[in-house]
Amino acid sequence: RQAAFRTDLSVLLDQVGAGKESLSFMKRRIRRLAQQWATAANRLDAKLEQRWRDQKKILVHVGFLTEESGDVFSPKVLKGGPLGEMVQWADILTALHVLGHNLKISMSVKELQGFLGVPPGRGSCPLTGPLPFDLIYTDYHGMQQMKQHMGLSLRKHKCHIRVIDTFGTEPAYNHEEYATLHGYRTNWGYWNLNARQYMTMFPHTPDNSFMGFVSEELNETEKRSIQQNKVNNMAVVYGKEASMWKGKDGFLQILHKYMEVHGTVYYETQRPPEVPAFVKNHGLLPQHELQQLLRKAKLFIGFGFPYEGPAPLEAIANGCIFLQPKFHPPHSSLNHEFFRGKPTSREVSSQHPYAEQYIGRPHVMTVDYNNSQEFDSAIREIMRTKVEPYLPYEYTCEGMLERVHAYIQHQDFCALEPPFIPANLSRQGSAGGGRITGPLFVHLRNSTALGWASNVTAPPAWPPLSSLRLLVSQEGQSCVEACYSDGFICEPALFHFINNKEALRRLEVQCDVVDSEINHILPAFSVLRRECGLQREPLLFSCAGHSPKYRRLCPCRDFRRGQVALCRDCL
Ligand code: U2F
Repeated sequence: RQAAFRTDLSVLLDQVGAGKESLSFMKRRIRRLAQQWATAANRLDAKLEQRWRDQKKILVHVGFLTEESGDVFSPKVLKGGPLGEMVQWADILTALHVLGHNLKISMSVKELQGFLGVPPGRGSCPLTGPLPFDLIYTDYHGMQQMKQHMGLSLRKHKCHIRVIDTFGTEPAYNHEEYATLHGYRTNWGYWNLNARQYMTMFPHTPDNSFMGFVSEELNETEKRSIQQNKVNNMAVVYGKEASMWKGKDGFLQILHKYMEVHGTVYYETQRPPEVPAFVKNHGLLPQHELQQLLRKAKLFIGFGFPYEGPAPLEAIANGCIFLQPKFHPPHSSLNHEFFRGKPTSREVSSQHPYAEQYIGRPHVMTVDYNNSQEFDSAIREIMRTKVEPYLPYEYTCEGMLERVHAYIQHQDFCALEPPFIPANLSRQGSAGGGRITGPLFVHLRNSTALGWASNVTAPPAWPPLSSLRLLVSQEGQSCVEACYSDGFICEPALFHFINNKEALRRLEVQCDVVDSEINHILPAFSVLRRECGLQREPLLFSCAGHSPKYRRLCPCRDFRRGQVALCRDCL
């Protein structure tokens, strides 16, 4: 069946259920943004020009909100606890509904069992028949619950699963045996999925798929009125929980020299001791009231925590400048408590790397807070600078619908992916014998120019091969960085096409030996030792992998401005 866009959200609102603060928060958000979603649906509908879209049967099982997982989030909704995850789930549900899919929503193990047709009760009485869904969106808690209640059949059906995973999971952590043998085992990871089945809140690592969420978009009249009503010396502090303000007195004093300081910190009866008396604390605000406050403020200032939340995007969308600390050295699971045990080695360079790297000046200023002069002059600069409200396309309702549409129609982890050997690589750039110095760059012209290995039939690639640029990293550099520094993005789906001797030959890499091994830095080669390695385990294709003595073969691709998840020909 063909999916038809929906602009009426009442059925969705009924499906979400009631009885918990988290659900009420999500429903308020869905209602508040209903008009934006409807407009976006109409725009995308027109853009796709009657293209056929399959209607999928989709189960959404929100594991972290089930009683069975302990649901620590719901009781904190009105008390300054994390809301980012609820923002994202509300938006995922809305996007799937608006795209016209056949949606079932489960928020308990009982509902999960009912929808899957698994007999209720403990123990794993596996699902015997076919899976009654094309796609299941869940999270790490939900995975655990499905393992418990689907038993072995989970393994059979896992290509249909998508895991909403805020901070991301790198391939080395996801592969059970490899993680166990090489010290990448954590409490979360090792589900042996294709790493693109993990879907993140920001485009953290191209190894995963970027799911995202939305922020409110303003029309031209609203933008103009915001700019007219900006209060140049008004700052709002990022942090709704008192603990986020702890030890920040020094910065707050400097800030207060120039600006009126506002906060939205949750409190019960008295001002929390962490919040100085000169701060005008509004208490935790409902989302729409926070937006109103941000419309007046000039500065939204972060003190290092929370990491990577939605609020800075909302602030920038409402015409604030976001000021945040740079992290020297970067925070990661190796050196910071918050990230410890998370299935990624990603280095977090500031409180909000997306704001730093994808938005930047004049909307975002990332400075060294240990240097009080730098901090002081940043504040003065912000008071002088005029900015327009800005929202990257990928965080608009239309951008999210476009991306989720593309994933649903094109990402297929159930089809077997055979090893391909493209023959017709054309070289650009230079490589001198064994002494490779400059960047190596090969453009795979298009799929028809590729000769395929004799008897292998190729499933259609997505992203399409036309987007592929083969690049070689520097020693110690990952493919994430190598592609990024050339204006591209690493595309793990295309590793298959470059993991072969032909690619090495075309790049004129000098190999005394070409081994095929299980290691997440492969394909790669050592210039010094003239050793080349290809990847033997497709689950370990990793954009993130790097090693000091190896240069990596990287499948890079182009991307759309403001929609990094999609290449030019991806829609
Ligand atoms: C992030 O979670 P947080 O909930 O701490 O993220 P925030 O950026 O603070 O904002 C989440 C939402 O809270 C709303 C605001 C945002 O959409 O509109 N809000 C509000 O309604 N009223 C207020 O007074 C203040 C904010 C991140 F998203 C999570 O994934 C992480 O687990 C967490 C820790 O790093 O940080």
